[in-house]
Amino acid sequence: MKLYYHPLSTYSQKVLLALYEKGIEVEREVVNMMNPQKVEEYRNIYPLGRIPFLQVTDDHVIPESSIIIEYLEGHHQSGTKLITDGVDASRQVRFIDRMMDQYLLDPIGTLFFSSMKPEEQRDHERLDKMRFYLDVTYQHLNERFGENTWIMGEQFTMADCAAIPGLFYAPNIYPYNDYPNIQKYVERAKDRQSHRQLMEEVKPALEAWENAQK
Ligand SMILES: N[C@@H](CCC(=O)N[C@@H](CS)C(=O)NCC(=O)O)C(=O)O
Repeated sequence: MKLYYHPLSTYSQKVLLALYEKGIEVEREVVNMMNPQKVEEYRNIYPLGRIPFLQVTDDHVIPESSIIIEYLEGHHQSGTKLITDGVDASRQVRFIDRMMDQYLLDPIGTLFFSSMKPEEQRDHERLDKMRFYLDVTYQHLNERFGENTWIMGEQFTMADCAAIPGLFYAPNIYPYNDYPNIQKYVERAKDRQSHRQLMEEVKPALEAWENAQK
């Protein structure tokens, strides 16, 4: 199996967390999304040009972070069970995972990429909507973490794999300072082995990216 990804991409981090939680090793290839020529080459592998993307075999490929995790969960019994058993419990995990994608990761990504554009090119109406989504999401997560250790309760799931990368970038993009339960959750997440493994790759990549911006 080969994963196409980038260590700084939130959706790639979501899959990396799942791989680490499950103790699954895959071949990897970093796609440099900042290099138009590399992206063009990558479109020969995945025409939509998005990451992450899992190549299981030559004729079996899986795009979309949640679907990749579904595949990993379905084919590997090892490590953390990321999708809870049962029709209703598994649907709840998928529901919150989807909400994290749409109302946490996407808004954080939109705000970040917009901040790199000149002021006059920013779509302020859209950015206000993203901030609104984040306000609602933070409020909701803060309430959940009043009682839950992880998003779904005591079990760490795919929904946590989705939320953690968004919350990792949030302090520099749209901070959650007013939400103490989210802050405690992020500290718990940092204590997990999967997060430490993730940071081994993310931190040097982030430093290299920050230096390149200077
Ligand atoms: N729904 C997709 C979203 C993937 C996504 O947006 N990936 C970003 C990087 S974090 C990307 O490939 N952006 C490049 C583009 O949109 O062309 C998933 O869950 O995998």
